Amino acid sequence: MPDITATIVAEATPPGRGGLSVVRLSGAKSLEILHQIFSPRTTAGPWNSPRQLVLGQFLDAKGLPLDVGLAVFFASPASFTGEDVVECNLHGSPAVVEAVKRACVSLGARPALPGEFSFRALLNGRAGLLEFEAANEMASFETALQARSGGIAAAGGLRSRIEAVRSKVLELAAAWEARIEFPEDIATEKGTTAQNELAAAKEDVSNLLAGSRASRPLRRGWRVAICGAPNVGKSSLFNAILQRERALVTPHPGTTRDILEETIDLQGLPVILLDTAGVRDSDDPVEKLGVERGLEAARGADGVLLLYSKESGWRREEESLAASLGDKVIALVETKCDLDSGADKAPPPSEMANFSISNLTGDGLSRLMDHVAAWALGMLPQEAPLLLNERQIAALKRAEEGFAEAESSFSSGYTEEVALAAIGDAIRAIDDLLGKRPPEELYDLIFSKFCIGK
Ligand SMILES: Nc1nc2c(ncn2[C@@H]2O[C@H](COP(=O)(O)OP(=O)(O)OP(=O)(O)O)[C@@H](O)[C@H]2O)c(=O)[nH]1
Ligand SMILES: [Mg+2]
Repeated sequence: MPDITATIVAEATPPGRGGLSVVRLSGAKSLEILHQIFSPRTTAGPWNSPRQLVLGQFLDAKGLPLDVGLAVFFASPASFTGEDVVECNLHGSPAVVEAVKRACVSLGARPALPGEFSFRALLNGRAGLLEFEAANEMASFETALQARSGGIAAAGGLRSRIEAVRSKVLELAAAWEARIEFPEDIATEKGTTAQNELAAAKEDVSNLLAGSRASRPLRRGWRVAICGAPNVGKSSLFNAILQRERALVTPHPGTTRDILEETIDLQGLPVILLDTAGVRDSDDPVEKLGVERGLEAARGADGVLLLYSKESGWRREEESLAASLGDKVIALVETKCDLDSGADKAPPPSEMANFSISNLTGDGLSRLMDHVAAWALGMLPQEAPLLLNERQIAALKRAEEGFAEAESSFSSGYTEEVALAAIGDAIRAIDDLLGKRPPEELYDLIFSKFCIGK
């Protein structure tokens, strides 16, 4: 566990060039250090009104100018960490950031360890563990819906649900303990209410787990494979959706061999698009391999867009591909609708969602993408989706098991002591989830895996 009495410094923005870089200090010496590395443009005691941006010049430890920027002071306890905090808003330059950090270190701060700002904030009761985990994970989210379902607001909702379960079960356990100690006083009371409450607690936990399971695609993205016979315009559609020439497109059937994979933000949903090799019998060993891989990827995907072209219509090839992909197919897509089909072509099965598009003109593309988005949303749970991390899922599973064990020991007529022990396990699991553990364990288990500056 880090020494939490030191004043710490780190950049709060990602390394590299950008419009702005923020260097953050936290700890008792923050303001004193700021006085030495910053010369405000106005001298009228700007730090008397905390949380105001002050314009001035940043200096190195020798007093030489480094940058012009804004400094802000947050007085304890109304700061991110709960300690005195200073944030230096600098021009985005790795060199300036390094120099400001070096100046702070030479004046008595030490470089922050990973997650140390959040850890101090937790120790000072600024928020709960779930909120800090969510804030850390938000950096990896790519869409707004992910941020809503796994971000700080969702974490707050999860915490209050779990805390409600915890306090109900603690009450229950206390009542049971009393009954064990003074059986004659409460002997007449039946255990049914308790049993109901236990069942309700377990159901709450099970619902959270089920919601999180159903939300899993939201975390990892929905995998959608573009499949079809050679030359129907799979790579062209892939490129049209990405709005760039990512895949090779040629008039020769059998162009695509390897699987291409790209993630898009589809109306707030992360979707991983796969472009695959056109399916046909081929003597070329490389193409053969490509076809096998493509089919494998399609079977492993969450959904498949099965393409056929208006030119050649719905043929036996498409029929057998549709049969082999079964309910993976989320839409049949007729491509090249800008062309004349010439002679009468067989239509596709009418019971499936069918779209007509042109990769050249873009006709029908947005309708198709709306359909894919609706399909993806339809796979999410009805109520607000919830993204839990592995640690949280494991803790909830242990709680669920504890409740289940208590329930079954009840119904099989064991003593209350046995049920109480199982409930104790469940409560410990919930406490773990909420971070009710010695701080040093929390740092090593969780915060040490955060980024520096968080
Ligand atoms: N007119 C027209 N031509 C298209 C359309 N989509 C694709 N093409 C043309 O069809 C040919 C094949 O396109 P690709 O995107 O390479 O087809 P593919 O399905 O990826 O082919 P393979 O990788 O060989 O399986 C190219 O010449 C494209 O320009 C379309 O909507 N309209
Ligand atoms: Mg292709």
